[in-house]
Amino acid sequence: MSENIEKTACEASKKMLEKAAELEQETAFTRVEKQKGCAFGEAGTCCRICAMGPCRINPKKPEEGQGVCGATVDTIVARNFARMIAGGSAAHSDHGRAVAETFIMAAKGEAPGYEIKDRMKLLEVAADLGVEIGERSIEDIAVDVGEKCLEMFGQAEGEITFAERAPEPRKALWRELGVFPRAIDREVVEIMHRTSIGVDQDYKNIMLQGARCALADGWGGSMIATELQDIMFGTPVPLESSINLGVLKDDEVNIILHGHEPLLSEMVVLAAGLPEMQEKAKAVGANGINLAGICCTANEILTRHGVPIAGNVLQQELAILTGAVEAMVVDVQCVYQAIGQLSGCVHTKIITTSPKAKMPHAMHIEFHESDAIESAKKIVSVAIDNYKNRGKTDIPDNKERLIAGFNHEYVNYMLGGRYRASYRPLNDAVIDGRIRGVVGVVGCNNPRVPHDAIHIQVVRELIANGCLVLMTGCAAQSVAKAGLMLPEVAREICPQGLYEVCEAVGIPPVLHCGSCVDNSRLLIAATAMVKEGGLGEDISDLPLAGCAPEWMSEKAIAIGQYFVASGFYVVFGVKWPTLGSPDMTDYLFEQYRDVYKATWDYEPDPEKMVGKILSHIDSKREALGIAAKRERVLFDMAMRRELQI
Ligand code: SF4
Ligand code: MSK
Repeated sequence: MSENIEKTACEASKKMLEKAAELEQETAFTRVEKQKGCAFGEAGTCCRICAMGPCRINPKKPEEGQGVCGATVDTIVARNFARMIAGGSAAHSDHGRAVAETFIMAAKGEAPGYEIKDRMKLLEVAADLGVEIGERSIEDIAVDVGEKCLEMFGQAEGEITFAERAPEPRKALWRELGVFPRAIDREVVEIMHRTSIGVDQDYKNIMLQGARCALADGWGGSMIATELQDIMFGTPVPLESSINLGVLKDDEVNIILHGHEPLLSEMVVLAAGLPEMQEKAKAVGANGINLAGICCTANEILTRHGVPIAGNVLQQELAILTGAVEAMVVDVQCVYQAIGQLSGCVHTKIITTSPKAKMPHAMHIEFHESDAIESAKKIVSVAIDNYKNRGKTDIPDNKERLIAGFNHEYVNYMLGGRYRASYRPLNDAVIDGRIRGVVGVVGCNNPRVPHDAIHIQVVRELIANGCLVLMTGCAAQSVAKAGLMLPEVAREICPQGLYEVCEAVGIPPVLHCGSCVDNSRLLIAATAMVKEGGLGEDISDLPLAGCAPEWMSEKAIAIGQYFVASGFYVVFGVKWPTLGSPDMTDYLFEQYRDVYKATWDYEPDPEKMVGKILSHIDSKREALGIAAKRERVLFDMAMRRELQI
């Protein structure tokens, strides 16, 4: 067991790792030990862009090496980093495109089951996009909104309209630098072009395109996904649910929804609730159908329907090992190929649903928006039929309550009230020091660091030091499992000022803001703080920061880059992919201050990471003239032991 304590801070995961060991079954937690990595790849100094290579530059002597074509280490590292941004932006944005296409079909009445739920938000978004409202029908307005969003992917001219929402000084800076995003697809394509053999060989110039592409993700593809999903499925409001493998039920058909796009999962939620499906489940001896989520799909259906979460990305294999999952339904992104092989050892059916993502050892039920509910019913039926094949189950009894469903709209209303919606109370709480700063903690899990443990430590220390924490993705799920997304946490951990704010508004000090594409909500919230006034003229003036302590996906790099280019100080943990080039690293970590008034940073030690974030926040408070001298709350060993969940 001691070995597993080091692998994860999550009790349910420890139990399942024990089971995996008994069964001699590999998981990401054990496979990682066999992958020792490569010093060149880790430092970003390996180039495989053309067949004269691969070329590798010794990261210990970067100035001495060159690729066959003469590429320097700076160029190689910058190209690799920019390509990570392109990959991440493509993933978020292709999700946004799928949502926009379905949105238009729904508005035209061509996608039964989908509807325009949040009419108020539709009108707000329409106004931002310059869509005429007048006396027009909701459906006509929605078609135009969807088409305007689709245009942002491939328009030949102009700028991405949603990026117009950014504060004026930020937009002026982007235009001066030439990084205002033009069209989402174009920015991804241009990175791929500029980083191919013999094109852009100036690392700073490559990174200008890196920033423009990332901005096209944050203020384009991701924002389109979030805004249109809210309009179609409803803007989340806070609700209570539960999280961890203990949400699986021994006496019901368990279906896990895993991946990213809520287009299908929304329909599965609908289908599973139909009386005919419930009766079908009863007919096979089950007491009902239990849905649970993993990864970002989990966050989507949690925040809109209260569907419980089975776990985060590193728990996908562990959930199957419970033997209690009849079907794991996946679409795109963060789905480990290992689950297909693993399903051969238990009865679980892995069901792929997207033509973009198939895998061996899985059954494929293609999901079509035009008859989505029929696809969903077929999927639920497969799970029900599989219930009879269930063997011995092993469901850990660990689960925790959480409150989720926060966003810009709710912050506006909860603090200002429906009739005077405003960020004024939030800004005032920051100005008078009751809230020291606001920190976005986002990103994945990575088996190269102890699962959940880094997130929990960082977040506990941030709230203990007076910061309001906004979370998305698998990071949010890590701390929810540790019970940090409950209002009572404010009394137990936070200093008086933050506790008073949380108590007055009835919120936890750690707010679950949704999935990875919902990081666009944090851009909107930061912009609203600037526009409210009293905290400077630009996002870079605000006492806020972002971090991804356990990141792994290139999507996290895209997110980090759009946050930095938007004015956030951003610090990543685990490892950093530009260390092979001291020049490129200095550019991102230091010189970016003169470019974007915000920098990247890297700090794998969670305690030091918090220290860096607090110093950054305090320096911003100082510059704004709202600094107050305060001691840092440091965690002693007894407090750290409490981090074990
Ligand atoms: Fe080597 Fe240059 Fe080809 Fe990269 S592009 S593999 S550095 S020759
Ligand atoms: S799911 S991108 S592991 S957060 Fe968005 Fe989690 Fe990272 Fe995938």
